[in-house]
Amino acid sequence: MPITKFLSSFHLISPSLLLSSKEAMAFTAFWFIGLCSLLLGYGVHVEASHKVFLNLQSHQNATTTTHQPYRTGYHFQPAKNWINDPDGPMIYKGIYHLFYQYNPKGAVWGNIVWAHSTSTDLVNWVHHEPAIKPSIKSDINGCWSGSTTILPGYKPAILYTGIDPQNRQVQNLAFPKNLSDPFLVEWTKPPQNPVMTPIDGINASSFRDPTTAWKAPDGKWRVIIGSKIDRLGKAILYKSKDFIKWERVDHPLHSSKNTGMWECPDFFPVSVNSGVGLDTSVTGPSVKHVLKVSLDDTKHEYYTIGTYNLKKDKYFPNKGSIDNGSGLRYDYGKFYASKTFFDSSKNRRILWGWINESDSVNDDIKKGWSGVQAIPRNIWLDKSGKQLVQWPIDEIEKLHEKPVDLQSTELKKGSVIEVSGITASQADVEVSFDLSTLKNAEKVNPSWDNPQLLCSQKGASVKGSLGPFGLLVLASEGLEEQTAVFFRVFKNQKRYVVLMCSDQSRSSLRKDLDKTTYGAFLDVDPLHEQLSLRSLIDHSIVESFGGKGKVCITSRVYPKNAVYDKAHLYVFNNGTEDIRISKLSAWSMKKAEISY
Ligand code: DQQ
Repeated sequence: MPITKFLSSFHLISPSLLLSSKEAMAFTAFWFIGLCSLLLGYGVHVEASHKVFLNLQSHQNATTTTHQPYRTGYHFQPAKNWINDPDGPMIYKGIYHLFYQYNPKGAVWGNIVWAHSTSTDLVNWVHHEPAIKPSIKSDINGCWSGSTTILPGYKPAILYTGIDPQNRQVQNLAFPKNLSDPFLVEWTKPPQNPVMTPIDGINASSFRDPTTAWKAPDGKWRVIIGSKIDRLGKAILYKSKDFIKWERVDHPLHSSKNTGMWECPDFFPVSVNSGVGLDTSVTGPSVKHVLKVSLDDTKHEYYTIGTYNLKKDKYFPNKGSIDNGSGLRYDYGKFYASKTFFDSSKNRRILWGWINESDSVNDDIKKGWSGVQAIPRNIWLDKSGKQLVQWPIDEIEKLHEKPVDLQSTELKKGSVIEVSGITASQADVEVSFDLSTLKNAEKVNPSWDNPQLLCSQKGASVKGSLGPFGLLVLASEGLEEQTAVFFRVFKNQKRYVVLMCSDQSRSSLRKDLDKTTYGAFLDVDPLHEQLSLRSLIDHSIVESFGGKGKVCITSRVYPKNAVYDKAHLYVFNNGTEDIRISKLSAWSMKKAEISY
């Protein structure tokens, strides 16, 4: 039975935009070791790359708390320790493989290996021994990110960045030891490693994260490696006939000024006619290409949509597709170092991304873990051709239980309706709103060009006209704790403008957390379309999809009181206009089976 409460309890909070996130600390470009020495043997200057907490890297014996309200129920995470980037996801003989950056010795970044898990459904997972760990000269100081490519003869190959004895970043290969084992638990490294080294002016500390390779019509494989020269971010292009001997192409696939280091680039085709995914080597007139880069400086990812010119072997973003670090993002919250793969069993392209923490390094050490992987998302080109759309893979719906439905319900100004009957700390909820009259929408101020800033200035407690309305998730009964995911609708001379926000300013009574509010403009016309919002709620994660996946925002929150069965879910309208919930469906989510 829905309970209606009133919003008088909303306080005005002034959110801080200046909170520095922990990854900025853990991953700012610094190698402390050797104070960035000049490496005489190579005459190469190895610059700053990753900040390492040498004293914290191995604390297996540290006491970790048994009180674990922030561990997830259905997001992927190992039993303990630090994880970051998803690496080399693929499907092989019907088995999904996920590798990821992992510290086997502690809850902070360091000692990096490729951990390995497999699944038949991308939901339930079995962990295996790490697939790749330091064992040869060219990866002795770490096995960093990379990708898999399925070679002719149905033979997977891993290309990954190794850190060599001089702390140079080089690219290595690994192949399965036994191709008849669908779990591919053992990998071998060929004697030709490293197969690419930072010569001819390549910065040895900015040369990493090879992509899945694609085969061009000339029969040669291509791969790009993330790099930079000063502040010019670039994707260095290599080609190879046999996947072993690689030659550098004399120009990058693409580069962009003032963007800094490009980590974890991803380059793949999308169909302009349908939502089906394409193999990475597909080209042709009904195909556009996507280039995604993860910017080390801001820890944000950006993508462009454009054309892969085969003659020039170069990528050109479409006119209007911005590549200067201020364009489109897969996710406007916590989501980094992502990677896609083509799922040939279902003809779809799937996106994996790392969700890092918003608490402190000390909190992670106490928890004994840090980082989770986002729910895999199906990704395709929107029919406008101007952006991508993402949606959680259908398979997670097998975890649905205890469904709750609400049809056409008035959501009066100032009201809060509880969605009861589900486990609100581990849930999936989708709601769509009907705005019968838009005439009183507030006017857009032309200076509002930064949606994240606008969301923090106009948080959930700031009354508007059409909005804020949306969901209050992981909320305590008295709403002292709440994460508000919501919309506001404005109008300018020509059209309506929809803002989507995730407001963490009241997400926890705890103080020592990054509570940055996130936001983005959503390209939906509320005059002709319903405004929909789906949130995947999982204890400390809120992954939200606005406008059926046109804007995604992932947040990490650590409520003190709104945990387990003390967590509540509400729909709210803090605008001065009444609106309608046209439909709401919510489910408790069963726990995914992740065997350690
Ligand atoms: N993480 C890896 C690097 C990559 C970075 C190291 C991105 O290969 O550039 O763990 O998060």
